[in-house]
Amino acid sequence: MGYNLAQKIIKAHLVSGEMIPGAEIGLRIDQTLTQDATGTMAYLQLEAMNIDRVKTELSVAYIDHNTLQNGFENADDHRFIQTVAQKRGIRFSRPGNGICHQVHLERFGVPGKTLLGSDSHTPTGGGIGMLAMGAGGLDVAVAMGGGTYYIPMPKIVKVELTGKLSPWVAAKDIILELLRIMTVKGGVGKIVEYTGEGVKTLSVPERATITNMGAELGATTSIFPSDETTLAFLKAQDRADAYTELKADDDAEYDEYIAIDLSKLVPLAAMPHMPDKVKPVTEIGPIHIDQVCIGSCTNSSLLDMMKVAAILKGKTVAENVSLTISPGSKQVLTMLSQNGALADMIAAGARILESACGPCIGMGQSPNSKGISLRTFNRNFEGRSGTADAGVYLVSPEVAAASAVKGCLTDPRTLGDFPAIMLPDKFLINDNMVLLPDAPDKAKDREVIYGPNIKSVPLGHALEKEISTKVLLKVGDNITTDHIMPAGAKILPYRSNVPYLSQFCFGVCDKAFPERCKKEGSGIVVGGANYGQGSSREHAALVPLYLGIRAVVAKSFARMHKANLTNSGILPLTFANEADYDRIDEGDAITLLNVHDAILNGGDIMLKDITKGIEITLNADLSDRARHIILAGGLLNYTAQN
Ligand code: MIC
Ligand code: SF4
Repeated sequence: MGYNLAQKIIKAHLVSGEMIPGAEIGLRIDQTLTQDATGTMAYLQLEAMNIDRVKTELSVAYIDHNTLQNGFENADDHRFIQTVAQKRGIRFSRPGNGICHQVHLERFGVPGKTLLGSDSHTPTGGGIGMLAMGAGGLDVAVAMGGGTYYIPMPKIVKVELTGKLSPWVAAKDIILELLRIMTVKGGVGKIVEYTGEGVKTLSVPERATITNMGAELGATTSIFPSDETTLAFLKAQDRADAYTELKADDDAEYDEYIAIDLSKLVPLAAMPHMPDKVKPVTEIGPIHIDQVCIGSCTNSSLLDMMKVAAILKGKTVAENVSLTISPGSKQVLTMLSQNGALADMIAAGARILESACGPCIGMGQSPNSKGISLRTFNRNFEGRSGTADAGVYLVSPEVAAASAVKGCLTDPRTLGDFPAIMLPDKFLINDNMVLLPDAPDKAKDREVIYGPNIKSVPLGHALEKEISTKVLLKVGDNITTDHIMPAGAKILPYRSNVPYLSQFCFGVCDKAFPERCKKEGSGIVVGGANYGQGSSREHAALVPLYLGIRAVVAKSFARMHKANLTNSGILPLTFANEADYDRIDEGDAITLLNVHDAILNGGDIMLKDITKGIEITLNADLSDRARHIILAGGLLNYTAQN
């Protein structure tokens, strides 16, 4: 039996375990990336591990999230990350150089290599055939130190693309269609591998849009083969030497199969407040809109921007719409400014933002009250835009630009002929905004500079025999990390200050939660299915840890969040019988009986609900390694002990 592409790369990097779906495997990591919203924590943890120089082939620290500096905090964090990077052998992508995933694809990604990033959209690298995964900052710090990265061996889903996209239908519509089919929890524990004749019709930026937003399926990662199109892209980036041809064997087997005929797709949109609430634009109709935001790591390539510029050329943004455009990288922005496309955007009335995440993470540009915002981004979770009652629709750049001009949600096929855009044979190469690390002899004298807002990382404590506490919150299905630990311009500057952050924990669901935690001292959270989907931010575990949360009992977990809970020493437990979710309520006094023994030796955990006088069986679906991490009270304690 042959191997599929994901299995081939896993096999080549396998340090431990067997490639049996669900079983834990350990992987060697070739490259890492961090961004600044997760980076401060990751580097605080790297510093705590006392590692002199990183051991990866390449590690890059990007500044792209916390770029509004309306206080000293973000600038201090940038300086902290820069000094650690220079001292420890990490390249530093300065603010202004672009969004981590876009820049990494352009300048650093290598087909066939493993990439671990402290950001959930790291799978963008799958667009050039990398095995690129998101993880919490601590896991990335461990990988920088040369440590193995552990995941459950994913199932591999074959997505066969046939046919060719019609004019005005975009790569974004392919991933929206897959979200419609698979839902936001359909990819958990899986890698999505693209095959078929349709692959050849897609350029690298289009493939990267698809692998990027595969994160919203909950997938471990997504991957395209590395072929002539990949070579052409790398050549144009002056990196032909990075190329290797990579594809699945002809007789490769897969765990699941999905077929998509590209020629049948139409412009789609994901409606508020979930990326899988997908409908055709024509079915939603010409709804009134207030804002259009174009950019983010999903849709900010030169190709996307050129399409947008062509649609805007000679027109004016409708009077009811505010249009923002954030080109994904300095390379993209410079090329747009040299070829005149930027002038077309500005002339049409677009508000040009810096090459950064910007509105995608609520770093400015929150919509008006009850505003409707069309965004080319990947997430439309409730409140993420910074306006609690706004409705965000996720669309392609074509739909976004057409709608900005018309003033309502618009099917771009009504615009007439499709502007033919070709990728250039040569991109403009200038890596002057990527700082190289200090040489080892010089690095010794480099001082790491901490700002006053940088506080220490909270530590878990060793697991007791049993835990008697209270249910402090009960939430439903698909709770995102944006619910647990919101982002946005007002809160993000405190990513390195867990005590301050804690007052916003679960703010979207229940503003009284932090106070309740303080009053009770400890507690557990009860959740539904796919708890913790979305971002890689370990703050969604570290902040509850700080507030005294000892366990989360849910129907199921998203992969990265489960790992982050384990790493911080919070027990991720599931109901043996999902119907028991309905039997337990907020405020119930509970005891987790014999929990230490059950974690040490395997077996079920009994939750005694004292208020209700009932017992509920829970499972701890954890690898041996994860069990020992929990017993030690988190990965930092575990590492110190071993
Ligand atoms: C996001 O898109 O939610 C983020 C901000 O990029 C996060 C990382 C973070 O919270 O810092 C992610 O996707 O992992
Ligand atoms: Fe940045 Fe948005 Fe991409 Fe996250 S999803 S990395 S916030 S652009």
